[in-house]
Amino acid sequence: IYRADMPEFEDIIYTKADGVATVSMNRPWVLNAFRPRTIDEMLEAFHDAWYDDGIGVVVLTGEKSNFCTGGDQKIRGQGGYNDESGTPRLQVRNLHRTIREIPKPVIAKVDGYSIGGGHVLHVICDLTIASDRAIFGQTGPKVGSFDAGFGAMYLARIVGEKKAREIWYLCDQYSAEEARDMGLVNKVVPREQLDEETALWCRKILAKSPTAIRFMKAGFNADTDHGYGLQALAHGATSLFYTSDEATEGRTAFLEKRQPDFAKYRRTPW
Ligand code: 2NE
Repeated sequence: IYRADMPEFEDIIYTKADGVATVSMNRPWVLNAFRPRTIDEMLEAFHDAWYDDGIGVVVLTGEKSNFCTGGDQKIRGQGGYNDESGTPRLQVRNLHRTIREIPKPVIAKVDGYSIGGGHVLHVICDLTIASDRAIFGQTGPKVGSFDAGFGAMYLARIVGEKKAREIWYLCDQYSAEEARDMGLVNKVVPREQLDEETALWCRKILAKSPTAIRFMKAGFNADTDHGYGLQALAHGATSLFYTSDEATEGRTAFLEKRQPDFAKYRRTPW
């Protein structure tokens, strides 16, 4: 096993073996919620995998039995997710683009929670293999956030408009079997078989023509590439929203372990 010599990685574990690069989110004390550094490191790892001719598949996963629970609410300030210098700066929009554009399939290997922005990550991946204890869902409207970019449009492409709206409006959680039944997950296996099954899917892909796989991915993407403009507007809107009292109430309620009280905020009629 080759372990990339990138000792500066704190928030992810990045490994490469047998044609597969694995990017594993590693902040288990917050169930692998991400901060700006996590996203920066993931971008670096994805770029390494992109330019490594020996890599044919990227697996995105999380450490300690969870996939990812989205943005770390504990470092979310008034203008977004603060980096170590206190500046709001989260490159999640670039990460979404990179997962889509890397000319190799990206497989989400999901155990435990895939929630909020962590759910959007698996949605954007080419394929998802889940353990039978995986849990899926969006939380944005509960915690004063949203992803109205690919998190809305591409999700709706996968599960249909009604189901996508249900997922975002109700913020319910869904089992692995429910996710599979709505087309959100390719395969569900017992937890102890998750690694083996993912490795099998990787081997099957690696045995195929890399050029054919690359252009198939580009072909699938082409249908939704128009979403980039939407994504830029949507993520910009989220950044602006984060400066509001309404968004702050969502975040604060989560941190205080209480239900949010959005009653005083207007349902703007225009
Ligand atoms: C995932 C969920 C449902 C799990 O609940 P439970 O009860 O099983 O665990 P618990 O106790 O909530 O979580 C364990 C510890 O992890 C922290 C918790 O605060 C807790 O820490 P302590 O109280 O022990 O100190 N934790 C979990 N998720 C965290 C997070 N995202 N940020 C910070 N700390 C987190 C439950 O934990 C949950 O609902 N988590 C929040 C999910 C969420 O709302 N994520 C953000 C959505 S917004 C987003 O990701 C986003 C976006 O919308 C747009 C752009 C970028 C990002």
